[in-house]
Amino acid sequence: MFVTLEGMEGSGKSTLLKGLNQRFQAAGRTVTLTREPGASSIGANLRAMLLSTRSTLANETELFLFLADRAQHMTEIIRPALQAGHVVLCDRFADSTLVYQGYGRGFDRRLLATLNDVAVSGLWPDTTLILDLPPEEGLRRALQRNNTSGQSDDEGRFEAETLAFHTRIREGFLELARQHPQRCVVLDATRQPEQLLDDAWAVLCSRAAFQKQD
Ligand code: T5A
Repeated sequence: MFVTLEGMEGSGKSTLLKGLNQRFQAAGRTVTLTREPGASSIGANLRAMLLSTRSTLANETELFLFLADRAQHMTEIIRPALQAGHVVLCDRFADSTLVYQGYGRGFDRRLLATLNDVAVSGLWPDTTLILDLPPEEGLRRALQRNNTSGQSDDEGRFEAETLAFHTRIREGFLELARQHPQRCVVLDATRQPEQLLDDAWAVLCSRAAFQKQD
């Protein structure tokens, strides 16, 4: 089972992934917990380049670095884990490129879909959970977390974008969910962490049961 979590900064993806990891493990499943950007052997360098406020990247450079990170991530981590029968839980994936580089930066979305197809080499998630909340609340949470953890300069390049940018990101994810209703499920990320975990777990259990019946 390949599950991705998407949504804006501070929507609670990392927090939810930890909870889902525990629930899958308690259910006896082996889990590979991973994220984009940054999980592969070259990922740490790419992540630093992509997220540091000290980076001045052309939009085209940013796009190709995210795609390079994904291609390596698929080859080194995701595909082998799925072949070994693991549940793969991934914090952000190809939909982030469609939304951030498409709705955010303005690249043609059909072109991005084609580039993503190359990067994922035909392997798309079974389920994508999209955590939805007002951009003001997501940014408030993310900035508070970055300030507490001292990440403001190292990883704050996207948080530093305008509210208009983040509003387009929210709308982009909701549009994507409408376009892919079989794969994407929108969850209300304003709910408390435990409630959100229950919501997400219920979705994944019902889908697993459905897959077994097929
Ligand atoms: N990007 C990424 C692209 O532009 N294109 C791409 O192709 C890809 C893959 C990655 C950035 O790169 C961009 C998008 C991103 O801007 P990142 O550092 O990986 O950045 O960070 P994000 O994925 O944005 O995630 P964040 O770490 O900012 O936020 P999370 O994981 O969504 O939120 P989380 O769990 O860390 O929670 C944030 C704070 O809120 C609290 C937590 O305790 C924490 O303090 N919280 C809640 N509070 C109330 N209610 C809840 N339900 C809560 N859940 C968590």
